[in-house]
Amino acid sequence: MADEDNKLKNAKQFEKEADKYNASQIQVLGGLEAVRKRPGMYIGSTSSQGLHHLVWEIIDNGIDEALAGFATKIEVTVNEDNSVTVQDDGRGIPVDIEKKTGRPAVETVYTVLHAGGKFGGGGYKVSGGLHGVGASVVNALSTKLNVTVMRDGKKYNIAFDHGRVVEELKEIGTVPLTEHGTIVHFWPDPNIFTETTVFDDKILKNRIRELAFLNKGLKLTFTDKRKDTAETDVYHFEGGIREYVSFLNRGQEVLFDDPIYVEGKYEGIDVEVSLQYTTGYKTTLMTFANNIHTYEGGMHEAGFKTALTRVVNDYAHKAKILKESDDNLSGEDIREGMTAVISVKHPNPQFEGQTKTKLGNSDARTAVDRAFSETFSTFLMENPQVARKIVEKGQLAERARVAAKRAREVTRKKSGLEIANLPGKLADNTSNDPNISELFIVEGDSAGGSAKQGRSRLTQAILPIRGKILNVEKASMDRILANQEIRTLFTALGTGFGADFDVSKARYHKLIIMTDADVDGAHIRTLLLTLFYRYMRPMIDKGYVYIARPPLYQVRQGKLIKYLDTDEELHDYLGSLQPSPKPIVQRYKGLGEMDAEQLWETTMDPENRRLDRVDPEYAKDADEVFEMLMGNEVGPRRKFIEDNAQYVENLDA
Ligand code: 0RA
Repeated sequence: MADEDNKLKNAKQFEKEADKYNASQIQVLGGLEAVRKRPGMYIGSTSSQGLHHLVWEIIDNGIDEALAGFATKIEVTVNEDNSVTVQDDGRGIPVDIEKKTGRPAVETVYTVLHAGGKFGGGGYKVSGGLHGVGASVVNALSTKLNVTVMRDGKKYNIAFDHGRVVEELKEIGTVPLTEHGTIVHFWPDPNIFTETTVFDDKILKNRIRELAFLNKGLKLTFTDKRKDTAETDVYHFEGGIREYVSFLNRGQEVLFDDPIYVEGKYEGIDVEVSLQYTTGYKTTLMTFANNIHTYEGGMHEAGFKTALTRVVNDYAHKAKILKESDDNLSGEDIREGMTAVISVKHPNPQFEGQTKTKLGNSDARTAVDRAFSETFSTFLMENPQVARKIVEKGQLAERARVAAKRAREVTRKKSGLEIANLPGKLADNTSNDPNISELFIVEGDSAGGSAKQGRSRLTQAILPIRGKILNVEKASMDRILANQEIRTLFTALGTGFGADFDVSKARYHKLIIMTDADVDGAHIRTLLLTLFYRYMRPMIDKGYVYIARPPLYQVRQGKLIKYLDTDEELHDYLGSLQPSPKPIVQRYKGLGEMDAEQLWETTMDPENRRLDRVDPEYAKDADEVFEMLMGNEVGPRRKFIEDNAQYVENLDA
């Protein structure tokens, strides 16, 4: 009798467990399916940017483990087959069974959406900011992903295929107790990353180096096994952001040798500030919150700026460099020639703004002000010669600024970049509210015509451009301003040009590049992006620049019309249709092949269209590539083309 009872109990228990398992599996597959359906929602885009995003996500997990005090080293490797391996020497992701899911913790981390967010409990998360989508997103977007964990003297392995477990977690051997950590190896899915699955070593190295500067003492390495000579670059800076400032100022004359470095903790916020003045005019101020480059600034930046301005002016008055009757120097003038890096680590960072790169926490302002003012003030008093140079530089900047402003007021009248001269080719929208106004820059007159017909007049302005615009990388300022296509663009935008550029005057808060999905289209897009990057940089930093993504296929079955992006989607969709009437597939070669209605429906209608925002992070890393591809030096360009010729098929696919 007792036996029977037990059997029944066991069977019931088993059913319960099975139910729990089934329920959690269904949830898992549902979650990861959503990621594969709309990858852009999770990683921004499926272009090269999105591809690199996968690596950032996995590295971030290792950095979290380092910030928690357990990992000292992160090794990143691009393998011969363009897969990526990231290894850390942390505790190893836990392998024990989780009560809630009944599955090993490591499996949950890679299969349940946002499970990554639970990591750590205390300590900082670099995830949760810009990247923080969780390791499961990387898994969902990879054909294969393997995780090896070394923990408590044992080695474990688990393998996934398109996000699904294909080899359950198992022990595969033993290791010395001193060997611990996590190895993640993944293969991005070419059906998701249709533009390219080729990693760019420059982009990877730049970010890895930046992370090494931002996390002093942490050792990061990069190995590119696709190269014949697979060397390993080691990034390891005991001086942290102080070495970053020295690096940024390399090759320039400086006002004092060692950058000032301040470190402090205020109400749970870690603050680091480093700065150094060059004798030049360029101001470089880079701010970070939890390792995320805060392009749009925010409270930490505000705190630094006010503190700097206040301390320099106080000193200048006290030292009688400024007379009592003199006005204070402006912050902008004080910052001329300065290179500074600010890095805060906040337990609960709030990222705001268009690109979520503006730190909103007001306690970060107080923390930076407090950390910086006192040390900087002492520095000025202890180094009066340097202090005098800093103040005099500010005074010089002020005089130069006032003189330049006068000179510009005279010439501006002649530049012709006033709204009154709005170009005829521009079909402007009727609203005057920049927040809802969009400017489509359209390749070709025929697509431009369709766009004008199909648009929503209230919000959408159309500017057709013909053929290739001027390559600004190779041209002088005069030639750039003489170029009709470029003048038109700046006039329409209303921001002014060069030193007069003022992003707050932008008449549109969306600038949308709409070019064909072919090589010429890509070239025109690159030319435009170069122009924006060099001459409208704040538009990118503010997140105002977008790329339209027209679909690749139209499938028509009777009255039913469906637009699709990738070969995989096309294949799946065709498979889901009844065989009759026979579906007709059209592959769009260019925008010009779409009529006004199709262009609106697929590419312009805010309800249906897909836009990729141009990520300033990516633009920064692409800077070197721009220079090389667009610049005057032929040598590096030829080398790049030769080095990358093997990938060209992929790039155009
Ligand atoms: C112990 C506990 C937890 C996480 C980790 C170790 C850990 C995670 C990663 C990711 C990459 N490398 C790692 N190394 C260690 C927290 C588990 C939880 O809170 O659910």
